[in-house]
Amino acid sequence: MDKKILTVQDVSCVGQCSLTVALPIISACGIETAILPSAVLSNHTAKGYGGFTFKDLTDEMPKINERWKTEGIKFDALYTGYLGSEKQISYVKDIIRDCVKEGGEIIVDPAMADNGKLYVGFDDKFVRSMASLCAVADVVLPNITEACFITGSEYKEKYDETYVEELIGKLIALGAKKVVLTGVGYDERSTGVMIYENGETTYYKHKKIPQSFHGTGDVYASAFTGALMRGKSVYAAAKIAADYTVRCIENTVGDETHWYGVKFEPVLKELIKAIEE
Ligand code: PXL
Repeated sequence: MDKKILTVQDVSCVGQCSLTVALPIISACGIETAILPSAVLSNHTAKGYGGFTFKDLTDEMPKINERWKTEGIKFDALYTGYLGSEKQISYVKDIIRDCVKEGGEIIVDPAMADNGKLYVGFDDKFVRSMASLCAVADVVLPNITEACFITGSEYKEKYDETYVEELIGKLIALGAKKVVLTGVGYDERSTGVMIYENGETTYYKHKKIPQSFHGTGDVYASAFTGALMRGKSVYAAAKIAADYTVRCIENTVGDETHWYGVKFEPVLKELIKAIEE
């Protein structure tokens, strides 16, 4: 039977992140994608825009969950991205209990921090709550900063393999079954992902483009989710998502008018091709 997934995150109406990225990318992978918007924002909260509007939809979450429960709606997987509060995380756990099939895949991208810092509006309490969601996940996709916050580890700009292996070990000790640690780079010119699956860590190294764009974490996690749902292994899905994210960035670099996100749409066909190979 065809797979059906649910993704829970905000709608940033413009700015190419969260649901406006997840829905088209996972759908393009050939997977039916239901959405649960946790909030509606005029645009994302990262730098570039002068402000944003915010409509919280937290109170809708348990009502929607109840309705789906009554309808007997069940998903094969749940993928969470940016979530706004501890309460939302608690409602996500209820949704896992009520609306995800037995043995369904729980994919958590703890989108809350980068470059050693938490995003605006998050604090220690939120971090602890996100850590508790990671503990019940089948796959977690943190960057190094998020992994440090989740595991209470010291953040380092420069590190070696031992540091990375330790971070992964702590995520596994927390309860996460598989880990895709993003933005792992040991030299100036390259970056990559460290994947932990079935007791083994494998590194996938790829080129680093010296310009960062907002929303690439969401592009990555969405492409990963799509590929995983199409039956790829965690390693294969992590590699496909990395190659696709690099292509999205390459496709955007040099366009001064496109500073708010990446132009992921024109290269979607490359993602689809990689999944179908
Ligand atoms: O890309 C993560 C993200 C999603 N949604 C909103 C954000 C961010 C990152 O800052 O602000 C509203």
